[in-house]
Amino acid sequence: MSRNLLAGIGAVLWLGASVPLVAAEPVPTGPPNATDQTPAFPAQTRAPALAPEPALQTTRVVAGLDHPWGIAFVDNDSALVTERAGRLRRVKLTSGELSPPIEGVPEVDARGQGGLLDVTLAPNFATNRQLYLSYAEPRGDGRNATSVARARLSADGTRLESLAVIFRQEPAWQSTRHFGSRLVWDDQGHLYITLGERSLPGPRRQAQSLSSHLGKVVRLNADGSIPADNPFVDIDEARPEIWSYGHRNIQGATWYAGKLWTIEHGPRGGDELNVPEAGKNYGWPIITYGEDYSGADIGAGITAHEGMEQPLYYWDPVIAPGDMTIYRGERFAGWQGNILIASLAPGGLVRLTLDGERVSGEQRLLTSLGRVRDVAEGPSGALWLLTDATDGALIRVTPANN
Ligand SMILES: [Ca+2]
Repeated sequence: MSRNLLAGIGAVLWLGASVPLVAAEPVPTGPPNATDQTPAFPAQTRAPALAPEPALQTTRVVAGLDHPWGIAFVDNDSALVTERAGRLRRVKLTSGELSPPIEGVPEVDARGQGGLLDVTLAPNFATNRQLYLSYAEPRGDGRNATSVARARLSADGTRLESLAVIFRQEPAWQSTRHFGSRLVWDDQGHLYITLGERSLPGPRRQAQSLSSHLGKVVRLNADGSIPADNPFVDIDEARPEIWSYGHRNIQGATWYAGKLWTIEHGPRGGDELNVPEAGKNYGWPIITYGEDYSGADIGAGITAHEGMEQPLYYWDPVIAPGDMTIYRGERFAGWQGNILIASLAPGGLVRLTLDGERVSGEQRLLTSLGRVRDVAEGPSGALWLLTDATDGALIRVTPANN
């Protein structure tokens, strides 16, 4: 009998009417930070640990990147990578060759968590060479906010042309935290932008206000115009770009199986996985798991409220999530449909298995890599990670036997 099976004898889950399964222990073994909270449904947190741990091969393809944040694959052998200080570079995936900074990147406010953040290619990049950048934009008087610009990558790949800002988060704030900023396309060519609530007690409350972009997911057409079927276009006081609200700081998002999936930095003990739907309220800062980093309750300290959505899954203690993806390739056998999340602390990758829209298992991988900001699936099913450091790296991950 395996050690996991022995460990799990005390935790018998009943699925359906009559099928008992012996469940493994969850990954965290210590107490949660918020000891008086209970999940809203089974397996909303601390899903059984997955075994066995796969043998993985990691290859440091590029080193010396200054806090890299986002990656976009251009073709089978090249990608664009952002560095938070305000640089965009092209990398060769096989040789690791790194281009000089691409010219024409907008000015960024690189203090704190700010700077040049995500990059994504237009769905029809092959014909129009358009790309999109999210960044902390200086707005005067020490204020800043997340903006998204569109530009054309020159034919020789050395500069951005015809750059135009297509979205500006309002209001700007004097804060160097919680910019959100992940960029995701759906199947119909809408662009989703995740937006943080700037962390401070004042702007935090605006996550619940439809007249503010703070703490939101917004949805745009590729040219920056507003889709006619956005949920709040007919409400006068609401900002029409809003898709969903009540978010804290979403740095991870992907489109999968016809839905937007997001991973959100919560307070201490409150990181969340959500599938944000049009017009819905994800609760921050009225409801949340976990507690403030001071140990105080957030608001009234409640985890549920009518009209506010529960996370699909939450972590206490947290994983400090960067980006996420859902695996589609063939290279990692059996991983199709698994959620892969970049972890800043404890670091490495978090892997989740799903049973429908319920999390059924969790695994921690490659924690020795330390802070990972981005995880992306590249050409031929390899995984690519960006580590968050002044000497950050682009790392290829493949199964050790493949
Ligand atoms: Ca929430």
